[in-house]
Amino acid sequence: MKINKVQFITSATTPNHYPKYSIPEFAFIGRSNVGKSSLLNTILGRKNIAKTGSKPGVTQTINFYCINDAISLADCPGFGYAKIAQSKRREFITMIDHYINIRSSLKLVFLLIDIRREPDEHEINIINKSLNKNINVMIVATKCDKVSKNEINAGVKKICTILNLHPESVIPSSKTGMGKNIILSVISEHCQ
Ligand SMILES: Nc1nc2c(ncn2[C@@H]2O[C@H](COP(=O)(O)OP(=O)(O)OP(=O)(O)O)[C@@H](O)[C@H]2O)c(=O)[nH]1
Ligand SMILES: [Mg+2]
Repeated sequence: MKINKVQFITSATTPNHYPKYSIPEFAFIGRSNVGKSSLLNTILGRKNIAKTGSKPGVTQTINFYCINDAISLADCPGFGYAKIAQSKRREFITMIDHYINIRSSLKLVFLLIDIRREPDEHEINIINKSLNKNINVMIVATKCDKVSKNEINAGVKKICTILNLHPESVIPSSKTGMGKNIILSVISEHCQ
């Protein structure tokens, strides 16, 4: 897929703020600091269209971007980071739950997991919520530039075992561009 046009559309905390369009949408969900906004920048080929930062809790709203006037991407707040206040963590989880539940144009969730971490109940909860709504989930294993090739393979295997998934459901990625083309082809396939 060639990206000719990229637009930031809007930020939303509640469903009445979601964009009114119904073009196919793809969401980027995962723990705080896992690299959702960085991955979006990599995919869109724009350095800073989505704000990133070294501290967790940078993205606090669902931010919508449009590619080629035809595809929508949603960058979500992160969940599960102990250093973020409990009330904020709850607010972000509610925001994401509502979004998955009511966004009828949502085609697929990219669930990001740091290659060095083990998925836990937070990730399982997102997978179950999505599958309940017949929304596909692909795992994106992030920050693969921080580990060796062997560690990438071991990390993918571990994620698959814990989540009971086929290895093809996991895309190794990093902000250097690894995984970008696979993610773009998954998006294209789901727009057919
Ligand atoms: N080495 C490396 N660092 C990364 C990668 N992706 C993200 N980071 C770094 O991880 C930190 C968090 O990245 P973000 O993209 O802001 O993470 P996020 O998931 O959007 O975080 P929240 O918005 O807080 O939920 C930043 O310092 C990024 O530079 C990667 O692939 N490799
Ligand atoms: Mg972010």
